[in-house]
Amino acid sequence: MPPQAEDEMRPSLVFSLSLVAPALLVMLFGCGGGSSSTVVNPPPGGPPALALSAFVSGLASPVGMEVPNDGTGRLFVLEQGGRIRIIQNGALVAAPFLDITSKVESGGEKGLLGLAFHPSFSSNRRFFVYYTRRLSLQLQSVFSEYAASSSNPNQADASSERILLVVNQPFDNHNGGQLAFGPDGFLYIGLGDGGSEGDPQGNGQNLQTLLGKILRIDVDGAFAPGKQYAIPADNPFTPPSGLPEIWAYGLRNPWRFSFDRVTGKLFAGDVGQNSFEEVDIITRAGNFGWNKMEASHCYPPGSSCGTAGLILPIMEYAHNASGGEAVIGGFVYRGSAIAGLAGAYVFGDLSSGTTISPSAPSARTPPANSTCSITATARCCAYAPRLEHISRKREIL
Ligand SMILES: [Ca+2]
Repeated sequence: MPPQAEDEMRPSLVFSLSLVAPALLVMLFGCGGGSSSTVVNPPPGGPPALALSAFVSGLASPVGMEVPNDGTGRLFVLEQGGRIRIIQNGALVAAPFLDITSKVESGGEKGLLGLAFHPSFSSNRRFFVYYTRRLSLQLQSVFSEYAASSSNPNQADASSERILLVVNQPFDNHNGGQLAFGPDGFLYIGLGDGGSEGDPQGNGQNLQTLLGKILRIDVDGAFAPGKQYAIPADNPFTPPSGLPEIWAYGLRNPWRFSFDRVTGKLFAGDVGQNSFEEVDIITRAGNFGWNKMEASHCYPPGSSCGTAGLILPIMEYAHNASGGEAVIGGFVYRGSAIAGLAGAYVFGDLSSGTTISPSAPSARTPPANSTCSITATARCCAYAPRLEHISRKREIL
């Protein structure tokens, strides 16, 4: 199959989240309300057998879920078409929290893709969304701020939109999608390489474009000149060497990332091209390789490449008949209800929803210069206590 056909035939990433969402629900409901402040060593036998069960129906193409730090226990679910729904006390609230379907172009890898609540949401009611739209013929990524209603906490003020940033998209795919506040209080944004196949514009390695990057902006400080946000003082790049929003680069499509709430480390699933999926620990000014490398392999396959200065993934796995097509980044589990999962990075893959089942651990070859070792018997990783896959029925490492 030619590469282009492969890419075009790849099912939409976003559809996979309808399968991943139940996994997130299990994780959240497994938290038991407690947050661990210490790293718990895994039991010798590995994590427990897990089963997933859906407990809410009626969602249309859910692609993400976020929880504000407001003590209400509400879950906010992103529907790809442009609505944010609330799950409260285990039930789906009928009226959407926000409905911007009229603004959104959705389908494939497009739509309402990201949501992040301000760390002080309970007092300032501010939240941020990422959606794609078509302006004339131009597809764009739009990052906006909204406010929740002051009178009804289950209703956003639809007229409160303030657009922070607009990025033109040269192709329809690889739009990234994640928004998340870091422990530093800054807003992190994931943008893919612009799309097509193989990053034909070279955006991943180009510090003059926001595509193929993870960005970091300050939504609380005085606006930088010409911008609707501030630039954190310790962002790594300053024009003309690079755009000031860039935090890390060399990414293909960091569709989902999250911060480990204990270590603060930023775990990102970066979707691969045709052969390998990867998980990265995103660091300041880091170059994560794309499109010189696909995971820890030179790209295009069979080529030679200089790897100096490139940060290789902490883990990767190959596309094969047993699973592996597009990584869906997940979370480091820090709950207490499922003790055997403590410290594990739980994530998914498009081809198998919440699970991936490589035929053998050797399908995930640790990078040669990585400090992370993932083998059948060793689960040591310098970055996290464990990095493992889980399956619906059993842990598969
Ligand atoms: Ca990479």
